[in-house]
Amino acid sequence: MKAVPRKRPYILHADSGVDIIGDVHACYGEFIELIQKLGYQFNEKENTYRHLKGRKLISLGDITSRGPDSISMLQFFIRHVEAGLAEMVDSNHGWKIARWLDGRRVNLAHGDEKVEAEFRAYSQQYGAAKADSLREASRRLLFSAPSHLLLKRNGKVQAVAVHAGIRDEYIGKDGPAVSNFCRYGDVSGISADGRPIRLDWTRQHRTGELIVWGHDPRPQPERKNNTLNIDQGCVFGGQLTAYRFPEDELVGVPAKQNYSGLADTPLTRYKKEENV
Ligand SMILES: [Mn+2]
Repeated sequence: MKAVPRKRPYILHADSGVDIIGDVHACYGEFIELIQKLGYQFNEKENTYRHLKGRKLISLGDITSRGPDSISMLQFFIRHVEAGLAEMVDSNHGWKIARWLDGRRVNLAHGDEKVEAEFRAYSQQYGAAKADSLREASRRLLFSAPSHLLLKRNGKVQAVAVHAGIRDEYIGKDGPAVSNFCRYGDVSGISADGRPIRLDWTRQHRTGELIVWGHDPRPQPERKNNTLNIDQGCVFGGQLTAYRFPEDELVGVPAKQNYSGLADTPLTRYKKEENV
């Protein structure tokens, strides 16, 4: 185990506008299509995508795993966070991959094994030294992600970006309980089919900030009690969604395919549950 880097700041000045992106899960092609649709332009000299109006990209986490191109996603965020053009919050897959890259004993499943396979192929293609340096940069990126981000505009926190959910009393706070909740949401044990039983944390939200979150896919963006879910299960063949703040606009691109290799996905289950 190496030193765990400090978390990046959780206050983000959003006066120039931000674009919050739902769970990408290694769908790099759809991700690039989406940010181009949002007006980000590639600068060849810098090898970065920039918005002319100085807007920032915010990822809700889970940029890797399940899909085809985790390493491209990691490289993108390493470069853009470093350049001050993007931010990212902590997430369940992000945390798992960070601990794996740190040499800890973790069970790579639920698409995380695809990340391991990509790193193996990368090492074979580019050599061990390059692979090690990418592993270290990825480890730092993921470990230093704050549990949630407070989006400030005109000096006031107006929105919160978080992976799986947050309780009002955790907003602006830090610590293991906060991190855990932000990564996994309000989980109450495991059901008979092996899936986590998720409780509806949105019901307790009373404070004024809009909470933008992902993690738990649904077919359409879902507004509920001043929260907004923008995980439309791109990796399961749904769509990748962006939320433009403060414009309050949703922009999406459809997935080119269901990359997960699963027939029974959160999206198909969601539809079944709706029809009950
Ligand atoms: Mn997740």
